[in-house]
Amino acid sequence: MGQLVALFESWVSPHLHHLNADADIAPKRLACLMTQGEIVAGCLAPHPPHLVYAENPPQNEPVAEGGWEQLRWGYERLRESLKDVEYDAIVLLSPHWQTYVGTHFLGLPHFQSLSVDPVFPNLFRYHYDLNIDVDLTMKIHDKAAEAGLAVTMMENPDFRVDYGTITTGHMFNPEWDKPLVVISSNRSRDYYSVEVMQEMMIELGKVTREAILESGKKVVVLASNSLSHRHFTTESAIPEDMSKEHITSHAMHLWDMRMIEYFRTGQAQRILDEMPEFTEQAIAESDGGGLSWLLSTLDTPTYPATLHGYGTIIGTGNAIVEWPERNHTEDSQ
Ligand code: 2X7
Ligand code: FE2
Repeated sequence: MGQLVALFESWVSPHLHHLNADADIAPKRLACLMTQGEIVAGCLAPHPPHLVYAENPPQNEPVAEGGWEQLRWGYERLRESLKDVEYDAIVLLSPHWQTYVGTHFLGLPHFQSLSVDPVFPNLFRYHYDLNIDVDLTMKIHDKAAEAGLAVTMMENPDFRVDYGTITTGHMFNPEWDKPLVVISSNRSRDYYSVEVMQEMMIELGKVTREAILESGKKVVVLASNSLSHRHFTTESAIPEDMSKEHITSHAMHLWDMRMIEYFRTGQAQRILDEMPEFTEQAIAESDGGGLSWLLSTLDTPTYPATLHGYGTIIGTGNAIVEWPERNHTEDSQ
């Protein structure tokens, strides 16, 4: 970045100095604007493996007769919304990469293997091949370390990437043509409480945002989690039989609708305030910290998010939501 600013200054200064008295600071300001990174969108992008199963991509071994169309159409709408938006990388936090000593980051340029869902191996055996933006990962890692968070780069080439990362990665970008930053879920909720987890995830979100802005890159941030998360305990004979699919209970439905109302009316602070009750009463997958982290990377947005889809999967509640941060940069930077 320093080199870029110097280069830009040496190029633009001779032309600006004769124009006005502020000319010596103008190039720096311009250079700063030119190299400022940006979060173009933040999304809630849930990962039940059923979605990949129902899509029948060549990477996944099991074969389905469709199913969960409401959510799959929601992902189509999300992809459509971003199809003309330029960005360099996807930053994703998955609740199924569970780490108990701090936050970990995938730290090698390339990972390739077979990812199997331990609960639904009948639905998800996916051959993945993904690239990591190690440079941006290091920037977020280093900023988190400076802020006092415990962080580790995961540099084992044989590491198997969790199905949450793969499902969200596939549904968001089936071409896999953008590098990822993959962040683990530090299970501080299990050791401490939702409150402690959230405090740490808000800090991680702040440093993620700072690192992205300083990187000069355009980025999409994704929290990969369901809302209410009470599963059925048995699977129907045909998993994609949609006559069997519904929310587990009325209470779960009410919590999901409450959260969606806050998303759609720009009340992120209220979501953070109610996170302990929501996470405990709806057994929500926000326990992994992704939603708190996401809202923090977006600087606790006050503008309305777009709901692209909502549906249940084996009784859990799932919303596909986009905060189009690119349209609100003036509000928040
Ligand atoms: O990981 C999941 C999930 N979050 C919700 C529903 C079904 C399966 O897997
Ligand atoms: Fe999950």
